[in-house]
Amino acid sequence: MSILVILLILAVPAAWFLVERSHRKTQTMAGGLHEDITLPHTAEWELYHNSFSLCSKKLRVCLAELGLEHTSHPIDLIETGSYENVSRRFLAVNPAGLVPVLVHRGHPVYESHDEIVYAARHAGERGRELLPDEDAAHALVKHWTDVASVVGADPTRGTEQRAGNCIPGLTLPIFAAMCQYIPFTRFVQGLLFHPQKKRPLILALLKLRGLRGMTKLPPAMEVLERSRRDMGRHLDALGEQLDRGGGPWIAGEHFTLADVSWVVILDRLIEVDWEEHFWGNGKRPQVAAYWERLQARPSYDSAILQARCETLEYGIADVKAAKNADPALRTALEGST
Ligand SMILES: N[C@@H](CCC(=O)N[C@@H](CS)C(=O)NCC(=O)O)C(=O)O
Repeated sequence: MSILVILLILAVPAAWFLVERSHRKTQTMAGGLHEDITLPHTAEWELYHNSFSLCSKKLRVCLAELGLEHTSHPIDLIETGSYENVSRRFLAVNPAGLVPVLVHRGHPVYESHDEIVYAARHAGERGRELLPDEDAAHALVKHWTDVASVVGADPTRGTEQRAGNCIPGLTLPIFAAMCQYIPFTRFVQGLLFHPQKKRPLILALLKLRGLRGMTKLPPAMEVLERSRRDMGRHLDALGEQLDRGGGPWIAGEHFTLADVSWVVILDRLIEVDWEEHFWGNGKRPQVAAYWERLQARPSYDSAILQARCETLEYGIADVKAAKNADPALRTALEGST
């Protein structure tokens, strides 16, 4: 084959890549409402979200609790099927390539912790119940919402300050399990176009190594162990708050944005089989009882359980089965105590 033919063969994918990259502009986006951006829309409220994403679940629970009707735009992430979040269409909605995005009258609101506050402030009386005006109650809700937020470009850091930032590390086992169902070819889009290359690289590595192989990767285990230790401390603090406030909810009598933010954290711990470790066998009884109350709310059923996708169901079963079959794996993930 002549050099010219080889060059032509290489030129086609290179040209494709350059054209695609020019159409998939990425950048980090500040949280809150962006009135300068107007997106195509048909409804007052629209939500771009993913079935498995913790922050997306937070928005779905919040909108269900507020009773805000909205148009739903499901977006796949690699663990649920493909890198739709770095497609041209979605990057036009959020150039950061992240879900969820709440859209109000065509204007996007970014960052889930800002989105739930924005939604509550536009939902009348019910919004004021979820986000009280009165100073002390407002400060309490804000504190517990902040602690549960996932914040920063690398959300595996800051685990001491935020239970939300413990979640990526504690999710690693189910990422490893879910990615087994996704063909390698689907990872290519992420590796080429994701604004934060570290994310697709980690997920591709988890696919390659699987759940057991993950426990032999020191950087993954370091994040997991730190997240496990710090989540234990956050759950202790949560139990103390439930005692101090008298319950049944974090801020006392009323269900608020603090509970919206925590239901998704406890749900993720259930999905990844951390329940027994954190509140099994009589450990942290306030948290166990709180979890029972959260599950009984209609919003948990409609916004979380009914939205579960197939790869998540497989992932839940695979993590449980692997730990039950292999006590050494359980010890590696949960520690020896
Ligand atoms: N701080 C952001 C975090 C957003 C975020 O990391 N979203 C994840 C899902 S929970 C995502 O879109 N991941 C896609 C990816 O990294 O490829 C928020 O609270 O909205």
